Amino acid sequence: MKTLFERIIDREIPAKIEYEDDLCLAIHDIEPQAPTHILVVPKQVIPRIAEANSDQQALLGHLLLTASSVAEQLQLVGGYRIVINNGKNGGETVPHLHVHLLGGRPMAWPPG
Ligand code: D5M
Repeated sequence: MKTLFERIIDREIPAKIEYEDDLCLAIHDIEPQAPTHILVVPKQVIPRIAEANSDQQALLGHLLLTASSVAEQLQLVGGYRIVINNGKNGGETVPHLHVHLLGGRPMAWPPG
């Protein structure tokens, strides 16, 4: 069965797309936790970061660099936060690895 994000990648579910290339898609989160909340999703399904392997090292780097370039594109000049939730305690709800890019307001630390 396809993951939610595979269905978005395959255009079966609509999403507001900010960026796309051969390896990933960057979409606006449907439940934004900040004025700007983007998800950078690899087209290859990796359930979560704990299940990534060394063959996927370049792809993982690409996701981070994409988040950074989308932040620049969206002019998050005051700064931003990049988050990956892993597993139940990490707050992961969609079992398809994705990088959260949050910006547009000051972020608190420690996170909730
Ligand atoms: O993050 C999963 C994120 O996915 C969460 O912030 C909501 C978001 N989400 C759920 N459904 C959609 C759709 N249809 N479009 C865009 N964003 C969506 P996690 O780290 O797994 O909790």
